[in-house]
Amino acid sequence: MKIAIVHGPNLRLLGRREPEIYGPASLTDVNAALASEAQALGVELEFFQSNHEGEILDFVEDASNRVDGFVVNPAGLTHTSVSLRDALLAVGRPFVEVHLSNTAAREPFRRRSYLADVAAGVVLGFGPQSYVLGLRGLVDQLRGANRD
Ligand code: CA2
Repeated sequence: MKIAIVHGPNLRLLGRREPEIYGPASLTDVNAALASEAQALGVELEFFQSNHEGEILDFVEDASNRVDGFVVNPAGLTHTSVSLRDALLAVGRPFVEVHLSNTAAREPFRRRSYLADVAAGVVLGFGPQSYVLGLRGLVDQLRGANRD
C-alpha cells in the first residue's frame, strides 16, 4: 500500500516561523515521524510540498495513479480552494485532512473547510501527531478495519 503526504503552501516554514502556533518541529521532522509510522504500519509513503495550487492539483492527479490514498494538510487552501476539492474528488482516492493547529479555535475564517465534508476523516490540533493519526486512520480504513 502506498500513501501520498501532501503539504500545502508555506508549510516549508515550519519550525522557523510562528512556533507559538505551529510548534518547534520542522517539515523534515514531520516527514521523519511519518516515515517511522509508515514503517511500523508496513506502508510506503511519497512526500510532496508546494506553494503553488496548480502544482498541488497536478500532483494529486499524477499520484492518484500510483497511491491508494492521501494525507493532506492543505494549509491556507483549506479555506479557499474549490479546485483542490474538485481534484481530490475527481481522482477517487480516499484522503484525510490534517492540521497542526486546532483551526476550530482560531479565526472564524479558518472554520470553513472546502474539503472536510468529502474527506475520509479530519484530524486537528495535535501538531505533527495530527499527520501520524491521520495516516493510521487512513491505512485502517483502506485495510477495511473500519467497515461496519
Ligand atoms: O494548522 C494547520 O496545519 C494549518 O493548515 C496551517 C496553515 C493555516 O492556513 C491553516 O488554517 C491551518 C498555515 C500553513 C503555514 O505554515 C506556516 C508554518 C510556520 C510558519 C508560518 C506558516
